[in-house]
Amino acid sequence: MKEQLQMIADEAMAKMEEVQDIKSLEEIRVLFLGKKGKLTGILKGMGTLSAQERPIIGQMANDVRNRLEDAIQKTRSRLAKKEREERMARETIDVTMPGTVIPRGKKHPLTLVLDEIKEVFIGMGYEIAEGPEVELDYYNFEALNIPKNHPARDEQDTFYINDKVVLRTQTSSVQVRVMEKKKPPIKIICPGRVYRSDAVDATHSPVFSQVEGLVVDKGITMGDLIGTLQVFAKSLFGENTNIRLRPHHFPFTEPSAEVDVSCWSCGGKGCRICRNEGWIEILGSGMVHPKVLQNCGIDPKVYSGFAFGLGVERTAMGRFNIDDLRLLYENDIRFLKQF
Ligand code: 2NL
Repeated sequence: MKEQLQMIADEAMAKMEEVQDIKSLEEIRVLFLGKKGKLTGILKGMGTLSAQERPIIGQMANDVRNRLEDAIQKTRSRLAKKEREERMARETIDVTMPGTVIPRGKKHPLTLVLDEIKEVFIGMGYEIAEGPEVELDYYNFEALNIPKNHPARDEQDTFYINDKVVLRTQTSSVQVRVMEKKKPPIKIICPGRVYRSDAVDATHSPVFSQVEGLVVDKGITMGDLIGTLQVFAKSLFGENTNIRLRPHHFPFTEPSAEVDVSCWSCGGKGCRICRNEGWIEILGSGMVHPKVLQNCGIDPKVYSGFAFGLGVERTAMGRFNIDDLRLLYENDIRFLKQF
């Protein structure tokens, strides 16, 4: 048995010299010192020894166990240290390495133009009003002096939810709501999405954005309208920009005018952008029709007002030289990056 013990001790020590990780070390411990381990086997077999041999072998077996336990403990510390050092080396962070660059977004051209428009009117003391996109027929048409059977109400132009409810075709409906609630002076712009039953092409979309403006007070005249639009055109298209009014008809204004600005590209000489006209139409306007004021509970004998409306897409296309409206909705990064 002495030789057996010596062999077990040598074998265990040899294995421990070679072991590379803590998991394998644990396997070695179980192999020798576990319940069914080699050394435990020897101890169990001691019953067969004589009374003289037993204490000697017992002493030896204890010595071997102590030596093994001691060696296992030391090996475990050595391996733990080694593993820790390897992990530290692996997980070292190079703080001088460049970080991941997160690309910065930017504003959509429609938002840029809308922000510019808002800025100009806020500067002149206007407030911003908003309202529902799903609107009563009354606010979208009736109150604005657009009677039943008017071509603007045609199902071909308007999305009907039912007999009385439409997707608003203009943000004038918001202005009617404001006039109903508030006494003059009123000075607002109404930006927002509007809907028309149009097929998509380079200049049309069933959903687009509009800004309408409204001023109602005592003594408001066409002169106020013209002055306001001049300030607006110069702010948006440059100090040398002129405007021109052409007589027109809208049911909700009287008189009405379409408004052109001198071409931002050629300054009025005539070029491809303005189709040799020297002028580009940007908005519709007029003096609020007395019937509209009356519909909203404002006395047209005491108050007067002007109103105008412009398409944001069209303005953006002019401002940034964009030739196809669809580009504004496709969200192609290569296009959007340019603004
Ligand atoms: C266009 C231009 C316009 C208005 C909108 C308006 C609003 C109220 C009363 C009177 Cl509450 N007018 N808005 C006026 C003139 C033109 O839009 O081309 N529309 C088809």
